[in-house]
Amino acid sequence: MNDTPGHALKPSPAAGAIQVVQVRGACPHDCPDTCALVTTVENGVAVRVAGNPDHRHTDGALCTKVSRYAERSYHPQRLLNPLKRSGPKGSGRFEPVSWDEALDDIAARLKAIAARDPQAILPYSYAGTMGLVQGEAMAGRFFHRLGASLLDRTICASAGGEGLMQTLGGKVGMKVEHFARSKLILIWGSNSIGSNLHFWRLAQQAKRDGARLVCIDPRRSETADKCHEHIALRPGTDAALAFALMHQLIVHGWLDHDYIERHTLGWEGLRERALQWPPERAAAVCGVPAQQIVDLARDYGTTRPAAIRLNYGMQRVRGGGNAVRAIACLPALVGAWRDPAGGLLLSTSGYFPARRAALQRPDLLAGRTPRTLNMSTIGDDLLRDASAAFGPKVEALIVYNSNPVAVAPESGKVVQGFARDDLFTVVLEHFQTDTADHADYILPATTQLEHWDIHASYGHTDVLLNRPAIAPMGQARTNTDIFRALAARMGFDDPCFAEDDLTLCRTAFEGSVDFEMLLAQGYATLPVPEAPFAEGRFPTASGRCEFFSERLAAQGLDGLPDHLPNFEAIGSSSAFPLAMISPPARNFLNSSFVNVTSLRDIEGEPLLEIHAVDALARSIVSGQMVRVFNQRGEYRCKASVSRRARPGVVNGLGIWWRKLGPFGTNVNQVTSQQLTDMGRGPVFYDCLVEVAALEESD
Ligand SMILES: Nc1nc2c(c(=O)[nH]1)N[C@H]1C(S)=C(S)[C@@H](COP(=O)(O)OP(=O)(O)OC[C@H]3O[C@@H](n4cnc5c(=O)[nH]c(N)nc54)[C@H](O)[C@@H]3O)O[C@H]1N2
Ligand SMILES: Nc1nc2c(c(=O)[nH]1)N[C@H]1C(S)=C(S)[C@@H](COP(=O)(O)OP(=O)(O)OC[C@H]3O[C@@H](n4cnc5c(=O)[nH]c(N)nc54)[C@H](O)[C@@H]3O)O[C@H]1N2
Ligand SMILES: [Mo]
Repeated sequence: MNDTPGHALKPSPAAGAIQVVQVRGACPHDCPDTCALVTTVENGVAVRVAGNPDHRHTDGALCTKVSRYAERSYHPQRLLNPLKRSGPKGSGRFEPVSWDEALDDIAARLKAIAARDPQAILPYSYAGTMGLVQGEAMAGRFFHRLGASLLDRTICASAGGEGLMQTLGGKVGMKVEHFARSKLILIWGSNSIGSNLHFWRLAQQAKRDGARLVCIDPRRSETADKCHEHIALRPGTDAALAFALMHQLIVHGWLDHDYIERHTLGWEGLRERALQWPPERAAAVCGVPAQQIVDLARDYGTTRPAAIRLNYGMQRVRGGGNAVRAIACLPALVGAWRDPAGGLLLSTSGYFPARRAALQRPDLLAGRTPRTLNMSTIGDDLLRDASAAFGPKVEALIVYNSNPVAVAPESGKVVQGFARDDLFTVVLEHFQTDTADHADYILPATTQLEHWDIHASYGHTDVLLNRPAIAPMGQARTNTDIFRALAARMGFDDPCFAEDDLTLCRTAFEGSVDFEMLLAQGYATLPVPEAPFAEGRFPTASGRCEFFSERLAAQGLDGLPDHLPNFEAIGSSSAFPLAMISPPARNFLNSSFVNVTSLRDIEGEPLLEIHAVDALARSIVSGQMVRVFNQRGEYRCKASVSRRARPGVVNGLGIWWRKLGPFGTNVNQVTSQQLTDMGRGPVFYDCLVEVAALEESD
């Protein structure tokens, strides 16, 4: 394989005997920023990971987490050999085995299951790496050739993604760099300082130039602290707020009638629906003062250019898809799209012409149509028996790039499923995570410092190439190599299984992005128009911004967006009166980095933020251990009586490894497996709980 580490960017002349090279790479993490990295390597050891100063979106800066990427890669607990289970399921006890022994045994087990029904085998993966190659390229080929069950990868963004598709026609929107010139920025459902740092730098620039920043978030986040205004609405009430804004735009005539007429579809219907949402009605639903809504509408209706940075935090509730649809109507109503610094950005991923089919080869299914299982209901699905509706019981699970035992909802059931003695589980990992504890085999995988990959982004419009900086650690192998080796043992002889990683990197954007430029500078910018919808031309069927969706109406669904209350709305249960949201902790990336000591030291321990009024009613004081519970289960953590929590809502900061929390559970013990209105996504932030101080005897 042509993955020789160490491409010299700047050979250091004064290094003497020490050979120093700088290697260009890409941050692999699930984050909109997709940073360009420069890794300094001394005598084959990565000593520093920094942001590439030449890449404008990265601008030489990294978040605290990823600046510790070398510490993570050289972590003393990094998995360096294949391991085979030596204790009971879930005990976390393993013994080293050779690669040959592990791969032979895994292939034999998979062959036996596949001989009965390959759909009893399920891949489970998400965005541990966002790389197109170490993600689904060779893995996709392997599982397609095998005929395994397909996985619906819904755990993060599918509700909002689907909502955006319905209204704008794709995962497309403003170019992030233009936020620097906006005069009003609504940061909606996003803690940008924690999870979208490079956007926040642009918002700061706009603020210095006089822009007003408004944060719409139930939690008084670090970002809310730094905005001019914070609208602390109840979780899952964003569509109500959006409709009230429309109501005010209509009654005050702050509309761009020319834009509406020429570039939108369904205005009359939307107008009628919005007029049912006077600010007072929305204020009661959202739990915010009506005046705050009126003021926001005035700002939005009268400031140009006005931009919305929508993010996925607001779509993890029952009505998440509809809420995104409603919000995505706003820029068209005021003609904000006319200016490059106006409009909305949720995701840019639709701009990338990634050749996923060429990488993942669904044609290897050869006419078979395996069932699809939803990753967000893995808890229930692992516990299901064979049936006509479900198909075969899941007998084998191959997990890579994901830590479902920590991150999937209703973990009580997820753990029960993973603990099944008759389930054969293989986990490809860097570390012995909660999920790896439940494996039959753990296979050590390379990190981004050790392999080739290529990356799209969902927050900017550049393609990035990642070169390996160092040799694989210990016996670690790339995900691709592990699937190649398994394919060989399964007797899959299609030549596509022999392709090396550099070839896969070339395939990803062949014909659209100049690979030589990627090799030379590490990134390449896509040709996206500066104001993509200034003249309409939305990628919808009608070419317009679709307030009304013919497609949905044809399916017998509501053609217009609507406000759908949470499954577990505040006030709907007397036993569980508090709404819990569980946004990520700033120094972790989902459940990644929780085991990196320097970062865990910053976060301290799992915390539940609770408002003083709710704390007082329960005699809870800061620093006290509490039980957070509902009908699904209970977890325990420390309370922080905090102004970051609004009354009626508690914030359980995520996503700790269960085994690194004080009682071996985490926040997902109480979240539910219900699914969103669109996109079949999880509803992590649609969750009622009660909280009680923990007695000594508990
Ligand atoms: N540091 C860090 N960065 C990350 C991640 C991480 O774990 N840590 N995760 C990455 C991933 S996977 C993703 S998908 C992105 C997510 O990117 P964002 O969606 O920007 O994610 P968060 O920072 O989680 O912001 C979610 C915010 O939404 C708020 N929120 C919760 N419920 C509601 C609601 O009903 N309405 C509104 N308006 N707001 C609500 C939360 O309080 C939180 O502050 O971030 C990525 N970046
Ligand atoms: N309660 C609650 N739950 C949530 C969320 C929330 O806000 N609240 N957020 C949800 C969201 S937005 C998301 S995206 C999901 C994220 O869930 P996951 O995608 O599972 O993300 P991580 O927890 O970061 O786990 C990724 C794992 O992949 C491994 N990994 C990284 N790179 C590689 C590689 O190259 N090869 C292999 N084999 N492994 C690798 C890492 O070591 C890590 O253990 O969690 C969801 N869960
Ligand atoms: Mo995510």
